[in-house]
Amino acid sequence: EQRGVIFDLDGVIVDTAKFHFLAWRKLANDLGFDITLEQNEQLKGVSRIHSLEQILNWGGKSISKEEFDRLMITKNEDYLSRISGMSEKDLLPGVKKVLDYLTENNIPYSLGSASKNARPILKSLNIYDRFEAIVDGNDVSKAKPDPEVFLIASEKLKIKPENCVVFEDSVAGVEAAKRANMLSIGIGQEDVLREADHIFADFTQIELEFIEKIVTN
Ligand code: B16
Ligand code: MG
Repeated sequence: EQRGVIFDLDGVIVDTAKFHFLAWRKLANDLGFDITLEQNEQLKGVSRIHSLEQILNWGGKSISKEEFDRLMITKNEDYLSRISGMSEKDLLPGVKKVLDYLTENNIPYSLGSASKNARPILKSLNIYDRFEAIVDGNDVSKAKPDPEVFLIASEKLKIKPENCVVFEDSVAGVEAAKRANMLSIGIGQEDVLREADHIFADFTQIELEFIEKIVTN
């Protein structure tokens, strides 16, 4: 049976995760507290709205709806200015090789990201047209760890969930992949992503033989 691949964006295809962190940290600092890298692991793959709720909770702040909406806009503007000028050279090492392999072997792939900025980011990386489908934060009603984003991607690829492979850097995303009944490949630290079926530090650690094995029967 045909297999398909679903890629998370931030932290898998491109290292925007650090810019999300810097923007959230600045927001917290402006409110008079700090967030740690460890706390940031819990924000990866989490939607913008839930991230802000979580951060305010850590800082013990309660604010009005208007202030909340204003902070969401400020954070996104700060984030976008940090990633402006991104180009093909910002693709994470080893990613291109895997995309090329999949394209050459007619294995369809989709994006499955929580980000509402995913489409313009893929365009600036010059890989937008290569995806068979794109599912992002604009397309879902339930955020990771809910499996919705990956299930929509599997539908768009017309490939059964059990035949989909997900690449994820976040705890929430690995859980979402598991709940979608998909094979999960964690990209990052072993102690953080231990629920994943396979874990690699980054794409340079993945041999094409491994990719071949997981996308064929
Ligand atoms: P935005 P992913 C997620 O993207 C990020 O990991 C997470 O840090 C971010 O808050 C979320 O997207 C929403 O992003 O503010 O751009 O809509 O990892 O699922 O590709
Ligand atoms: Mg991610």
